[in-house]
Amino acid sequence: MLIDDVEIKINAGHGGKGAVAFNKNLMSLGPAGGSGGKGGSVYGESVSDLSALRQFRFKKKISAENGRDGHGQFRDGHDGSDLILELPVGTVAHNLTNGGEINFEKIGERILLAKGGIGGKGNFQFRSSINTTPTQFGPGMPGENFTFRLELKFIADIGFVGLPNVGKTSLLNKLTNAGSKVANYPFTTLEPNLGAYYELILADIPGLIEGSSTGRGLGIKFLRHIERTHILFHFISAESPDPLKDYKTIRKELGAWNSALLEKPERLFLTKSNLATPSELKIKLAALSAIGGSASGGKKIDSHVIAISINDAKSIKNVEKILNDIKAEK
Ligand SMILES: Nc1nc2c(ncn2[C@@H]2O[C@H](COP(=O)(O)OP(=O)(O)OP(=O)(O)O)[C@@H](O)[C@H]2O)c(=O)[nH]1
Ligand SMILES: [Mg+2]
Repeated sequence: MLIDDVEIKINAGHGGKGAVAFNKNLMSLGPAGGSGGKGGSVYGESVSDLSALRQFRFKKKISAENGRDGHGQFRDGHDGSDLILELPVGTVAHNLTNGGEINFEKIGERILLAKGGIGGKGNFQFRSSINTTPTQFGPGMPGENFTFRLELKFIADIGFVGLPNVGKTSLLNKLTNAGSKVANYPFTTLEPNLGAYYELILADIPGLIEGSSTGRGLGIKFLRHIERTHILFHFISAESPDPLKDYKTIRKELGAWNSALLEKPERLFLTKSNLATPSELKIKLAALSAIGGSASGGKKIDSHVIAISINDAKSIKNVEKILNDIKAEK
């Protein structure tokens, strides 16, 4: 099960306490208390493993080490170790405590989530000409404590949407080496898949149905994974008695999640074209062409519709041509 939305508590380490101590060497009486160490900070680091949020399935509280207290003889306490959390690239860390938002977008990028507290000064640091035997010390500062919601939103160029069983995953497999499961029944895809077509990342999500937005089927929560795509590929099966109705059903569910999805440029594909007769195809393509232009919101790409079949190499070439054009524009 892909974990793509979790809430965790993050505590950075407390700074160590400063020491109050005096030099035992008879020749040089004086303050000798060392300072406390810094508390460990907590960082996030983007990794390519999209299932990395699984580590938080049961572990909801993350604490970095506290700084150690200072000692006599000028010995400062050790700093607490920093903690580095591996987060899948595409994670949005919503800081529920202060309303902040951090995006993890580049693999290897490390960003501070919660800063450790500074250590308290030992009494040696308080010495002065008028305070030669200071008994003051710093207590050390608390580390930052935050509640974060970690939400994974795939970073992909193109999002695949459509009813179940229309051939979304089949096409992903044809175009990329995703090797995802395909079968002749609805809801084969239970979790989003990514595939790479050269430098374009394609995101295939589970099929939507009428009422997904109210929780039917697998619901619409996976739409978060296409929120940040630039273009949608919308698949409608040529087997459908009413392709236009299918199209509208999906658009309604997209809009219910986030109306911004309706503004994205989209391309329409009438799939499984080998299962319809040429005259059927013609009628169905015409029905979809009618809505094509207006639905795209007049964005860069025309959303005219083409018929494809994974069994028809020429039609796959046409899809690749579209992808190559998108790639060239990127
Ligand atoms: N005849 C024919 N069958 C196809 C074509 N494309 C896909 N299929 C078949 O249609 C069935 C469904 O394909 P999937 O790729 O799993 O469909 P999906 O849209 O990803 O389905 P969900 O994951 O359930 O949303 C499988 O049995 C495929 O082999 C096609 O072009 N022609
Ligand atoms: Mg699928």
